[in-house]
Amino acid sequence: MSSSENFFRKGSDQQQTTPVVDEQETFRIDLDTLGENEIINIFDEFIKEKRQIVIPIGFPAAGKSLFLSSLMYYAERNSDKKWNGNSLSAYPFEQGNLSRDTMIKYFDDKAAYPVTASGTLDLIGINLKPSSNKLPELKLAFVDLAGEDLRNFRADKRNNLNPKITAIFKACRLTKPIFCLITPYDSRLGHAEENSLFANFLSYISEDKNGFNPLYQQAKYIAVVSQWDKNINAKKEDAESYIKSHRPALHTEIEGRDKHQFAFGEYSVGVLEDTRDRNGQPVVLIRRIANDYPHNFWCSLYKLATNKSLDSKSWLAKLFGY
Ligand SMILES: Nc1nc2c(ncn2[C@@H]2O[C@H](COP(=O)(O)OP(=O)(O)OP(=O)(O)O)[C@@H](O)[C@H]2O)c(=O)[nH]1
Ligand SMILES: [Mg+2]
Repeated sequence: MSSSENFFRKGSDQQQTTPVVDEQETFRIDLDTLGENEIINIFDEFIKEKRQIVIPIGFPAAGKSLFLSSLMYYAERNSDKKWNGNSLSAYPFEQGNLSRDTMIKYFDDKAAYPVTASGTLDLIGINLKPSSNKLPELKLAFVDLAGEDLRNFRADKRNNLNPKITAIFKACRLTKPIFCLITPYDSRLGHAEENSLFANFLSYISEDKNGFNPLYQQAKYIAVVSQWDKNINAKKEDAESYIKSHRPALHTEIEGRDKHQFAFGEYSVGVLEDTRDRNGQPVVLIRRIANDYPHNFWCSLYKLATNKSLDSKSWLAKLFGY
């Protein structure tokens, strides 16, 4: 085991209700409507206002959008946390804010956010304001891309990479983005294919000729094993040992880094059930919404971005262990 902490331990879940599923709507931004200069201008603004960029990376159906929905739901609905999540609705986050509302609405209805169409993205802005005024506010921009677009990072598919996706990564090169490398516990693509996506992605962002050169070094990484509820050996295994055994390329790449630059963790959005909507389309219902995974992830993200602890205990609490 490395000295990195695993912030994602299992815990209590929320209530169970009977869900109602309605038509699915999305407000995702069409990449075709974004000019490369606009992408650069947007990201330059993030740099100016010290906004932390967070980009989930994973194959289709890895769980990126549900993971993001679960984080947004927790930020909006959980009242026990020691911080507020203030969502942004002004440019460039207008559509992302509508997407965020939809994600929360789906979770309220106990249904999953629709499958992500290739060539689109969600750009969600949220400012995390800790209750303690000793801790700094963390401004965040989440970029949710389609797995279908991300799989073109594979060496044999690079010619198909959407230039707008490349522009987004190039626009990140002067920042320290956090890449959430999301790999599902039980991938239908198999371990070797999953492993190669991450190996290919990491080698691509480190290649000088792509104009990404500083990106690989400057970025921070959270390796997340999603859909952890499918792991019947969850008590005996953790995300790091899973990644070490099944995603060795990913493990080797990030383990060699400074421990302030990466974290490992498990994630589950809750207990899910596959079903169909009123039109007979497949949908996923959320039978129970997990609380501890998003809690632990937010703490991990805050730590990685600020190097400060969001859930630090008072000296009294530490002394008496509560
Ligand atoms: N059991 C379980 N299944 C999950 C979980 N998260 C996602 N899934 C399943 O994975 C499917 C895909 O999840 P998405 O979040 O849409 O995946 P994605 O990575 O955004 O996929 P693309 O948008 O196609 O790239 C869901 O419909 C669920 O069936 C989880 O925490 N537990
Ligand atoms: Mg998605």
